Amino acid sequence: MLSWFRKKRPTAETTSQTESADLSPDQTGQEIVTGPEIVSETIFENATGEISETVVAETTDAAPEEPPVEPLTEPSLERAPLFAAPKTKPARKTGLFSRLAERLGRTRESFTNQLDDLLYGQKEIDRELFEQLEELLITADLGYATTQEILDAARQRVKHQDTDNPRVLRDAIRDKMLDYLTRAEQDAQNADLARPKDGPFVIMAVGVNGVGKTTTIGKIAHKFSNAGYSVLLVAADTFRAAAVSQLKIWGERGGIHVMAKDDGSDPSAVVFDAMAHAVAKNYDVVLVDTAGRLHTQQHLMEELKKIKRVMGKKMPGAPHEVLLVLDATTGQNAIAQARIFKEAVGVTGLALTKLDGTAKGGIVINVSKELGVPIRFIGVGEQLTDLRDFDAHEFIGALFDGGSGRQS
Ligand SMILES: Nc1nc2c(ncn2[C@@H]2O[C@H](COP(=O)(O)OP(=O)(O)OP(=O)(O)O)[C@@H](O)[C@H]2O)c(=O)[nH]1
Ligand SMILES: [Mg+2]
Repeated sequence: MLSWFRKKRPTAETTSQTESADLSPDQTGQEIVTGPEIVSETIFENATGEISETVVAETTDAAPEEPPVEPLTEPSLERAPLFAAPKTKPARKTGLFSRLAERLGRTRESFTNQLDDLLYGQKEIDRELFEQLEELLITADLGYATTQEILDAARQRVKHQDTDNPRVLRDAIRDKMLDYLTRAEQDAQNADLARPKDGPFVIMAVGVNGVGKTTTIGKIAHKFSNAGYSVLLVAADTFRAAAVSQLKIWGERGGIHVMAKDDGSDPSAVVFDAMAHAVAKNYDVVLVDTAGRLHTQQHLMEELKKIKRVMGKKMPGAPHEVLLVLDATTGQNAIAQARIFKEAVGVTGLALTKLDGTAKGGIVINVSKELGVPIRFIGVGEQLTDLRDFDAHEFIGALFDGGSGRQS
């Protein structure tokens, strides 16, 4: 799990501070004061007996255009690749793979099954077959350019192997798709991304309205929390009335701390306070949920840039991951969205949601190829466990074979 995230760096300092934050006498429900920005912290136990904390920050007047920058020393950075792919070949996890295959059922039905029907019914490779393949790939949302490249690779394979067996085409298409996905992972390894040696790892989720940002952030919070990290959720969506409570529900489900201000506050101010709080309390991971915005709304994109700037001023290097959440059911428009978000805020990772609800799962391959940005997560349902760490072999395996995708 979370193979792209380097392992925890426990220090005596971290342990003692985290413990004192979680296990202080304040468990009794007493109100505590933690600093100038925080008015109160209500601490409660959830159903599983874990201690949880909802931090309600004071609603200040309108935030300054650019909150003052406190002198901070630049944290030393680990230059080792953050998002390294697993070095060893993972064991086959047949149950999990078939579950993914089931969740990708709509794409499998309309793409893989059709592909098989087409190829198994053919005796030889001819022009008409290539035309049918082209239609199939485009229908699965692979996009025109990607489709042409895949077909070229298939033609070359046929030529190279000097065969007339249409089943060779299946392998060629499958391999080319896998190649796109693994290449994006490789690009990320070479990118200058680093987890800070000291201080929290900050992820900011961005994307258009309703794509699944809050849900995804909530699910990621649980992943980190279950892996033993201390997590702070930050509700920087102050635009939509229900956004804060939606995030709090996710937080409460797993005893995860949520920091929020009143609706209508400046999101940059929320983030500014949250960064200070996260550093003071020594959180391992900070997850920032932002308001949905159309990539075409210039002023809202500017607001997003400002949130990012403020974050970086308070905590140099943050955010360490700008996670663009894309709704897989939106098809080719997702690519246009991704390009503009990437240009505006430097997207470093992708989460593709609602793959369970689309027959056009080819978008995963196309978006990864067009953007050169790796996919970190895929959403295959609305439940907590329905967010999966993305693994290119696993995805292609589930799509084509209902298995692991590794031809061993
Ligand atoms: N089927 C399915 N539904 C999902 C998935 N991810 C999110 N959703 C649903 O999508 C809807 C919108 O999710 P939100 O997390 O509120 O989306 P958002 O991007 O935060 O929305 P805004 O903040 O309004 O921009 C909710 O009903 C989620 O349950 C997924 O992987 N599969
Ligand atoms: Mg939201």
